[in-house]
Amino acid sequence: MAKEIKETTATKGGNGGFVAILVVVAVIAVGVGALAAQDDGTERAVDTAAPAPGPAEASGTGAGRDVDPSDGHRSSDDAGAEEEVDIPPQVELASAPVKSERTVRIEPEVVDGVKVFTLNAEEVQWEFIPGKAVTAWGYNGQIPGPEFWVTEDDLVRVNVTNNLPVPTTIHWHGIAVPNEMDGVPGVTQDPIEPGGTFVYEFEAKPSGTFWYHSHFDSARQLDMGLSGAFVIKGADEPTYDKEFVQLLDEWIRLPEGRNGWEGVTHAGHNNAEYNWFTINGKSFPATPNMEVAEGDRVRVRIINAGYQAHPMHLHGKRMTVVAKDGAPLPQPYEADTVLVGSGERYDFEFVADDPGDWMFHCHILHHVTNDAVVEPGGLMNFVTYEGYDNAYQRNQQG
Ligand SMILES: [Cu+2]
Repeated sequence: MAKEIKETTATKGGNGGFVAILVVVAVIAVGVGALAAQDDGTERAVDTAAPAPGPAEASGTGAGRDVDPSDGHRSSDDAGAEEEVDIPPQVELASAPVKSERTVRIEPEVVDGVKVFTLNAEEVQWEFIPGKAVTAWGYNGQIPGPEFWVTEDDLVRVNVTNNLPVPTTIHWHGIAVPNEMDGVPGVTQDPIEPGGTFVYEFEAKPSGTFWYHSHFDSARQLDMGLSGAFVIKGADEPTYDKEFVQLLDEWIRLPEGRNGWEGVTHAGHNNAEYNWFTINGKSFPATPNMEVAEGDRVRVRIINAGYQAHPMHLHGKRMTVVAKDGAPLPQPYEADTVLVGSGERYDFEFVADDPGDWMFHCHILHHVTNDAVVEPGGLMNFVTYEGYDNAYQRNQQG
């Protein structure tokens, strides 16, 4: 299906005047070259028609936030990120295609007993809900990057190619990799330059729920979407009928280029400006559900790839929390709300014994809105049993 987005970027010039740049991005439908433009004003009207704009909206056209794109870069704590990185203007970023479909798991090619994977870091216009996309940076053209599912002690090789306009690296968060595979630029490796490739190789250990993310200019690159789940199954793990990763993230999608980069997801220091919240790259009602059958033993692995803490609440029953940051808990505990801090992972189990549509959502209810004004949205989905069609969510999606 063809999608088209017409972006309006208003950039505050050095003399204080606004220069509006219209950018038309057209994605060609498969087999049909179709160039179509949609009046951006229409989308804006929809965006701002809702009453009671949130704080992000209320700050207007950027008074006090006169950020020149070239100055917007904040150096991260990474060694090696010292030199000035030019931030490409949004008009160039917006040239990436709009994508909304995601391949959940990445499949390896097995070469001489090694599981070989390919990751490409690249720009994408990623759609949270139909019609609402941001310029993001992802792996293999999707947000979040694909999930790795390997078994403890597997030999893993990941060929990482950098198709971004800036250098990058990957850090394998929580995995016991050799130091030179740790992805810290200027310390354990040179940054992967645009167009370059780096081969990461390690044994998958220990078992547990881990994740991978950029470690170059991390504050910005992670915020732009460069993360994904990495699950290492233990040999002595119980078997489950269903397993789900719930990767949480938050985004900033600004109207009219208030920070100079329309739709760019990096919030800088103003975390209050996050106005979109996603589970596995989607905002409710577009979030994928956890589909189960009665009697299933279910494991859910929550990963917080964002910068804010999210108290995730399951309706109807207690979750049995069995692991923290990949490590099995000596004493699992029961909870109906689990606070997942930035970078943390919590694994919980339950037996599907109460058929229905059971909501799972962040209990900071600002995080279950879209763009601060549309509720329900954001960090929400359902544990949905077979035979339940979740009419509410279906209706929300039109
Ligand atoms: Cu939250």
